[in-house]
Amino acid sequence: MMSLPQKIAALISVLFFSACIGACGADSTATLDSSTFDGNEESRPKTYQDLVVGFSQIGAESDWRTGNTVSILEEAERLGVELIFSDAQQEQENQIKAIRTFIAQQVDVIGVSPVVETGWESVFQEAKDAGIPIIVVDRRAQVDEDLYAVRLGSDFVEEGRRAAREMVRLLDGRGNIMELVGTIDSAPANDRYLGFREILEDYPEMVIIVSVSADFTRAKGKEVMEDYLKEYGDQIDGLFAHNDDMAIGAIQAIEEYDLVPGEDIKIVSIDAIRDAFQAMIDGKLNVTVECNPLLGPQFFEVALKVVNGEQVAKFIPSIEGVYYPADAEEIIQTRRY
Ligand code: GZL
Repeated sequence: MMSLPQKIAALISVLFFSACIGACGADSTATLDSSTFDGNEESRPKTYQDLVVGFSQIGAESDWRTGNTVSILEEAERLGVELIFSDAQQEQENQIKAIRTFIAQQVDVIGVSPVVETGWESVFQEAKDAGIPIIVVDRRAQVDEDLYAVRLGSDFVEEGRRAAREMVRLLDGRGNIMELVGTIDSAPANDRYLGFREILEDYPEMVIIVSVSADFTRAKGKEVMEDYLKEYGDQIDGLFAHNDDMAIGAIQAIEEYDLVPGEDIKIVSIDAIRDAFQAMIDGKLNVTVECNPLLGPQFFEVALKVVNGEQVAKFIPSIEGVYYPADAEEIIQTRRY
């Protein structure tokens, strides 16, 4: 059984190989069905096999992101789409460079998951001026709606509300909360922050005593939790982590501090990755709010529609749930990321 990183490496090499075949292989018109083709190549709707897609991915900072990448790579391979995939190592400048490269390569459509909300206007305008539609996947970019065709992804504010409702239930409406915030200026961090506080407005005895970023990674989650346990250890009743990876890092720190995660400190996080279900089975995590990364099929379906000039909604929200320890054993076998 290949690990997720191995799967990604294998998929990228296959995609590169198939792209070469596509570029150097048989003439695509040779496969056309003469009974349906009127001879005017320009008017023929593109198929998946015609499609050349550039995708600028944020990085591999979390299991959520890895699951998102695998979904996109697997779907491109399944459909026979020529995919040019770029990993930005969580740096916006690398994403902007990748988008400019895709424009120079004259791809049919560009997909991007913007690492942060701001700073996209000029490069999105360059894509528009080049006649190349942009599909925003997962995170939001703060630009005029006419600079992108559609956004696929979650309602992050609602994810924050759902997390807060669960924390209120776990603490019975009163307690001190520590918050591990995601990547500063990213849409999920901004929105989960707001949604969580919107619900807590009705619970004045639920107090956020610490709110600090751990950049959505497991390592930073552990490091930051270690620092704040020294200062607030016995005062923390609940931990809200903007993603499961930071929560899992924090759980390690809580155990090393000789407190019992899930008991001494109630923990609510977001994503619903497989390791979160294992943490719930182990009694160390109390709730995970789902954020669905499996956007590959939806992305390519919308990409083909956009390239062929079909109308699509400006925002297509993901369907997501909330998961609890009681269901974890049964559900963990079904989780794909
Ligand atoms: C949310 C996504 C976030 C996840 C994190 O849609 O952008 O980024 O919650 C990931 O795990 O790093």
